[in-house]
Amino acid sequence: RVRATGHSYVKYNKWETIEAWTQQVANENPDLISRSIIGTTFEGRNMYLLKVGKAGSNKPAIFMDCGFHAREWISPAFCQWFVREAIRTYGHEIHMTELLEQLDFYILPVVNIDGYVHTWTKNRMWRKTRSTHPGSSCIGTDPNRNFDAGWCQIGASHQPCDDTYCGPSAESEKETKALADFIRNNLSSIKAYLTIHSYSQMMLYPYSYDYKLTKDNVELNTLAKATVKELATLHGTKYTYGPGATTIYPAAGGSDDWAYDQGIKYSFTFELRDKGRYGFILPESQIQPTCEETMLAIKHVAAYVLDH
Ligand code: ING
Ligand code: ZN
Repeated sequence: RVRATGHSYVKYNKWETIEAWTQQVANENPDLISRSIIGTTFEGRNMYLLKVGKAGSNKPAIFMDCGFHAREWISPAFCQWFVREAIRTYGHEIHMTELLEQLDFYILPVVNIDGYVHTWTKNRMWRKTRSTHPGSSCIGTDPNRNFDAGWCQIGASHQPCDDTYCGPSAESEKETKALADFIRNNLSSIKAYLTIHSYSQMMLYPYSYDYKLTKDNVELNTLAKATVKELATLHGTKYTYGPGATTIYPAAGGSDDWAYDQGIKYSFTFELRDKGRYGFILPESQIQPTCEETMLAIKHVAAYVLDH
């Protein structure tokens, strides 16, 4: 059925469509989904957060965000897909039913909304936020260099014109501050932090800001290995995995490193399809297979977190 909003799970949706969709899924599924606003963006847009799970007391939670980087369109598409699968399979599929009864998922469908809008209207390859900087005509900060985790010490730039500009200070962006504030305020319940990017087909865990290994390296490595194996069962899509610094590149100020250092042990960055053939311009025909295989990975991590 085609909705009035024009929303589709197998197409890339513009922000206004995603915004209307957040209201619709919350309104239509009140016993499974509630919507809140955790902040506003630089340009004044509401940052919607969906809480997905059956009501219960003292439930552990998993936080997942999409759309840090504006041009990585498959990422918001996946957050939307995840919510649909939760609604569609709750009460019908034992694993999802168990997950939603035992824990809550906090889903932030688009972190960098202003940037996402910019990729739809002006520049498809935009990455950063859309904040301005006194003394520079260049725009935007890299939200994944803006967290207080070795801030700007490696793999990031102090130049506002660069794509990896770390910002004038950690959490200088309204979007990263809102996300970090929410996590700080819910640290007692949040057991896992998952952030969805593209592209490269990787499952990364801390650290990226340093070559040091976390004290949980063996466990995170084992979990990542099992997760990418599960992901590959559907379409044979191969993921590499490991600490960010040595698996993709050293980069400070990332949200997964920050969340880990806040005490959230299960902190992962996913880099979805592909490996560069289409890159950020992943065809819409790949939304469904990408999201289906990624569902297996996220459900695997969630089931593990529930057990540990
Ligand atoms: N990759 C990530 C980036 O922000 C990353 C890689 C992960 C960096 C975790 C730092 C921490 O550069 C993409 N594609 O954005
Ligand atoms: Zn990214």
